[in-house]
Amino acid sequence: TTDERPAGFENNDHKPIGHGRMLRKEDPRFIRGKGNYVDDVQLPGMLHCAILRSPVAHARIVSIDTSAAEAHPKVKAVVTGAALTGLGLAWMPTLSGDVQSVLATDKVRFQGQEVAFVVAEDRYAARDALELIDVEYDLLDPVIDVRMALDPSAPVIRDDLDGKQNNHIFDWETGDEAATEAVFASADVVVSEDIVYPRVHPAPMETCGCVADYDRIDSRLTLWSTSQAPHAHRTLYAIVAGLPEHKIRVISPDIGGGFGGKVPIYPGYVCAIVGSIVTGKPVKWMEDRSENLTSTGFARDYIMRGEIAATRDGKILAVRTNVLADHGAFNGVAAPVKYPAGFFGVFTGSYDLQAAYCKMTAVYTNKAPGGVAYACSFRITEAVYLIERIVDCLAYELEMDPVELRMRNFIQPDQFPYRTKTGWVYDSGDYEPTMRKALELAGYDELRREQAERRARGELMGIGVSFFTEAVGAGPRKDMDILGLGMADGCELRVHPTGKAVVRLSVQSQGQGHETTFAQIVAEEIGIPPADIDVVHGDTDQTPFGLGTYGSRSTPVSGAAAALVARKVRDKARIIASGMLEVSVADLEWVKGAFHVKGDPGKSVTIQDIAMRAHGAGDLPEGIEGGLEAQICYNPENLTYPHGAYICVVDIDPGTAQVKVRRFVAVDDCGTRINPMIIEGQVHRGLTDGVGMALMEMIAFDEDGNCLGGSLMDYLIPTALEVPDWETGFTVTPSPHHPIGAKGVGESATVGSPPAIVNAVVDALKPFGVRHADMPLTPSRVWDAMRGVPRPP
Ligand code: PCD
Repeated sequence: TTDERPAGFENNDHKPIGHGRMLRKEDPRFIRGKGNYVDDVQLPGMLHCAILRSPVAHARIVSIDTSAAEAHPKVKAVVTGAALTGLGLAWMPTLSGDVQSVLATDKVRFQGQEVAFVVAEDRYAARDALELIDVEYDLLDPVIDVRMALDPSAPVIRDDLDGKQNNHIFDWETGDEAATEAVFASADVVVSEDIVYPRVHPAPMETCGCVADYDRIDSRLTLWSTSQAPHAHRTLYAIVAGLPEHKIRVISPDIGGGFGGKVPIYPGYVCAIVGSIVTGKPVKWMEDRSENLTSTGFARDYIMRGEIAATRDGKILAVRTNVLADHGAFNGVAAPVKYPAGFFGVFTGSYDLQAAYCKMTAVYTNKAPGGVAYACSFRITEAVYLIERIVDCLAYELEMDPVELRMRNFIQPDQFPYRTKTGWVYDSGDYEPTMRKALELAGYDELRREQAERRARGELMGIGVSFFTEAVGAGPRKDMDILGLGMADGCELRVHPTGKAVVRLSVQSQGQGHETTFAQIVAEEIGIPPADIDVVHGDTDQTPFGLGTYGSRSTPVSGAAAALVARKVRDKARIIASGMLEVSVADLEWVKGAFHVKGDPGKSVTIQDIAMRAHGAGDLPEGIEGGLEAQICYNPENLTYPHGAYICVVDIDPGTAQVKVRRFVAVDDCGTRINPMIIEGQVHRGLTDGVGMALMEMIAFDEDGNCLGGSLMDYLIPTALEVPDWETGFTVTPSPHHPIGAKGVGESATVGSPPAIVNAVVDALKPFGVRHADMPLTPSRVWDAMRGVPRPP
């Protein structure tokens, strides 16, 4: 690829990190249609699985008649919950310690729930046969309104759980309630607002699916699957199905977008595995779009009461919040187990406060399970939205500029590492320069002048600001695990005799370019050009153990592992070089790709020379084994805390209430930047997500529990037409504990953009006395806000 570099793309061989623009190594196969996704996997004799789903939200199953389906000439197996019960597989554990049914046995608990599956010779026959299955349901009242879930009259959804008499899942709290109460009691100003973060869906381009191939002779299972966490999935399959872990191989080939939705294990994967065990043939299961939208993990769905206490001149003193969380029919949240509400710990934002308190209650409803971390390090998106919205509400009440209010309350550079009032330690930050850069790029003062002019003419222009701090890179062993598995990551590096290398990662790429960026990290440390370093990932037989890709953790955790394993190899290379150059190790100097004798630069050996010597004939220094390779397992000391300042400009048509995002400026700080072009792409992606959530997307239900967002006709996602030309910038505040100072960035823009857009819309509506309006800000909601119609429940 180095030879085909277009203009503007530099040779990065000797300064691989952060400089210039390096093309992505994976793109030649993607743009030529040569990617290898799960649905591309074709095995000899492969059968196809289709799943029968419940048409209703809550009902008792009276009977299931599968005889007509079984008689279909192309059908090989029909499996119901009753059959799975016999195998002990009707229920499976979720990532958050609940159980979820693989196929319903007693009741169905949400529309779209898995009831039976068919394995047939082709996908069409499997689908046809679903229509031949006759299920008799006895309808029950559904719980759809989350506010009614804890009402004593509400039907109990999870009567499968021993002695369960209500729909309560957990209460969780963080911060100091009494101290917060004391600050609120004596504050000049207290502002509170009810803020809803609606249920949304990651909606990746590729839906979920797998190919399961169970070899009866060897008792070996190979599973190609759309998984963001192949190693964790393998361990869970071993535990659930009682299969020996070393006889399971999980392969995540190219993945067409994950966004957190491919972290959980879905019933469909288990069905395909059972189908392969039962038929002795490989079985493929691939969701269609509606199945993906209605049954796989949703995100958000929080009703939040935000309260903020401040002095009259704008010093923020405390923040308090009460959250009601809708988790659907099974608690399928993917988050570290010790924090059932994820990292809601960052709801204090980027501000230096005296006190903070959060209380959260999670409940069951008759909706699809989930609570996946959709471009969100476990609920950070909700937390950032809450604080950035409530700070704007305070600015509204104080009649203060929202930028001014934020600047007055920033944690100062000398306060880092900063311990928040909820006990988390922000590793590093320097907020004001980032904010100033965004103001400068946007031309903030000029925008405010323009707004005043337009307002005078009756035009609706809004300027919205958000400033966020994220906590990404889960996580330190002492703080977090998923089902008892520590969140450390392994990495292996092997340098071949000719000086080419292969690095094996535990994390998995869903499109974010790991084959390029991890080659860059290793190249930077060991001096081998990125083009000569192959990155292997996504196959449990080929890679070391680790917990997978989500919560922007690859760079903070695996990226650190890659840098450190390369340093380990370099340390060995130094010893070999000292033998080759016949000097002591202390007399050697490392200059990108070669060891030089200090004071005699003419005498040197390259990493490639050393690799050949490590494998070749001739003596190696005393005690040194042949070969040039190393492996490590990295346990991060802390999370990394990227930050950013976003400014959005909108215009609203006063006649139609249509919002147009005119400009959007995003300045991100993710510490040391590995690949600026990839970072820019990540930010563009997340900002587009933000426009979707703020203005268009919502998975809604009618009162019977019918999902109203089951197709992309009803669930609107943004296209190039709805988004502006993104304007991006950056600052660099390295992470002190990461070997190369890098923080995660993959989710930053999804987290930071919704509040900026909503703040802009609310700012545009200021002449109507609007202080808050809930997402998605569709024309009808904006229209209602303009006319003072009460907000939807
Ligand atoms: N980077 C650089 N530098 C820095 C950082 C970073 O360069 N400083 C880059 C890297 O290397 C990569 C990227 O960037 O490539 C990203 O990273 P991060 O941040 O580390 O992250 P990750 O781990 O890798 O990934 C993950 C993420 C997430 S989480 C999400 S949602 C999303 C994002 O990623 N997803 C996706 N992005 C993306 N892209 C794409 N294309 N696809 C997808 O799917 Mo979750 O939790 O799951 O919800």
